[in-house]
Amino acid sequence: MGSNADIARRFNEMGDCLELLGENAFKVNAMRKVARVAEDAADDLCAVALRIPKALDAIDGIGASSARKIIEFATTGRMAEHEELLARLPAGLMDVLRVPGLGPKTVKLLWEQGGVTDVPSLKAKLASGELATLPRMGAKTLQNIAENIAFIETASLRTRLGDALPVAEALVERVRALSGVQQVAYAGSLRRGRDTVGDIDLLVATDNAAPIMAAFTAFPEVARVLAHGDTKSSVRLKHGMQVDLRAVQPAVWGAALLYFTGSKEHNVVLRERAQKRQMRLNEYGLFPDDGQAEPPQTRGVKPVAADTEEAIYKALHIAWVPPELREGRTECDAASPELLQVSDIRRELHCHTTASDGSCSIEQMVLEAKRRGFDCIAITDHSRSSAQANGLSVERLREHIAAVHAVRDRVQGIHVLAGSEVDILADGHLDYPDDVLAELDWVVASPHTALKQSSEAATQRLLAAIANPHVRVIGHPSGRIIGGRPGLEPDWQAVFAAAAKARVALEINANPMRLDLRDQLVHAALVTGCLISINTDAHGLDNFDLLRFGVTTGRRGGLTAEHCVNAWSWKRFEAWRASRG
Ligand code: DGT
Ligand code: CA
Ligand code: CA
Ligand code: ZN
Repeated sequence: MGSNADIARRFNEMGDCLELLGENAFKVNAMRKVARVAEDAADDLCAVALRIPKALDAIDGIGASSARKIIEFATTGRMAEHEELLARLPAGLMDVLRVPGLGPKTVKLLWEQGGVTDVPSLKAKLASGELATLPRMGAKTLQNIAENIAFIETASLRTRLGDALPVAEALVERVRALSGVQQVAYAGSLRRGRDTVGDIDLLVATDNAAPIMAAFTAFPEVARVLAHGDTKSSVRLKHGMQVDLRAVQPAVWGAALLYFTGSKEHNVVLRERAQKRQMRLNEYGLFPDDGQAEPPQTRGVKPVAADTEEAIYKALHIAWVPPELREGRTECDAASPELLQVSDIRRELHCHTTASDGSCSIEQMVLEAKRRGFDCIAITDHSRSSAQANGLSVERLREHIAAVHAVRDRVQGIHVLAGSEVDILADGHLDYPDDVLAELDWVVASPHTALKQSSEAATQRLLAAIANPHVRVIGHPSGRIIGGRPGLEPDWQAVFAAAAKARVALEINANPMRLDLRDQLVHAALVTGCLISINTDAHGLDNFDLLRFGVTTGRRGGLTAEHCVNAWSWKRFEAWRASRG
């Protein structure tokens, strides 16, 4: 079933098509009016269409023919007239309309008189200068169009969690400092901790939204204001991210936070639960369902719950769901487990020093781990094949082990393990022979090269590493770089089964470029009985701060302290560490 936004988009596009085709303004405006009504409707119009189709007609701004289109969309997922209108225009012309600053009038001109049919042809004609002969197309206007095309081309990319979260946190603090702000939070995929986000969704509770919108759109980091309304605004920041800000009344904070945290799929499940209990849920609250089409909040109906998320879940008889699990899977079926927290982590088991490609000495890394309250740190520099990372030859490794042990003996109050991040070579052999690995206190085995090999080869490779009795952790098991390369795609089920049986832990590498294992693979690994190790792979002191991204990824996979070796008591960890090799 489609959302109100889907309906609004179709009506807006029909209005655009009609205008581009030169149809009369009355028809164009009628389409846009319906789009606005759909956008502002608090109720799901498709649900209304299916339940009480007559109620659509009764909504101000929706005529009989528009109601028929909405019913058609609700029942078939399509709108014939929308498709017919689009078919009358060049396929790429609607993309031209999406370039900021280009309205239907200009696009009509560019198309009919300039021969522009899509964004590529627009770019080509801008570059060749041939559009300058058109009326109203001065040099300044043309340059603006070119800049706006560049904008949308960079804007379509998703942003990594590690880049977006600090930006959002700074904005939250900035908004919090504005007068009249009672609550402020980021919502959306960012609050759910996804590894990438499309945009930053901010929510603010206030009795007086307009001055907050004005202040927000004037923040110095804003490059361009995409929309500025009384209760919602959108901006693009100088470094490219889009930020949406919504203001709501303090009394409906919980309902709005719940709605704008999403995911869409989770919201669908919640609305269905509400319906089963003769209630209606929207971003203004959970209301008793009195069968009337008009939204309850505009009729003064008192909500069952609205001010906190907790109250709404409780009234729906659903145990509180941590944001990281709100993806519309099975999170509403039973109480969620007590998920791992950053404060549960007691040790770092994968880091680098100046011996390979790190920027700090062994002692600096050990003291930093101690300062952060860890009970143990494993120093794991690269092995000999990682030449680009200054990997250690067997000879250098032996000296390094001695150096790590010297620091261990000198620094009190923290356990220090002499380890290695040993390459898993393409064929599954490890980069040091077994007798050398036996000299180490700790072995993380990771794939670094040949990351495009076949699924079969990747499976054999990881299984071979798991079978080595010295290996305690498989580091960044896929080798993916978010937005960079997909990494290995082995038969994960076979890998998880072998790791669970051998009690070899799988790493969640907390570096936000990696977040590897990824969330859903963590979940699958846990279901198979695997142990998980979260490490920052620190190459310097600041990198210890990356831990939270790994913990978030673990939480999205349903990870608890029980299954994370970094969170175990020292005694339990030691027994496990010593149990092989
Ligand atoms: P993103 O930005 O692509 O990483 O993903 P989200 O989940 O942050 O999505 P976004 O920014 O479009 O919307 C934020 C939340 O608002 C979303 O998680 C749920 C809610 N929401 C937005 N549009 C709709 C909709 O049409 N229907 C429903 N049920 N919820 C919506
Ligand atoms: Ca978002
Ligand atoms: Ca958004
Ligand atoms: Zn590595």
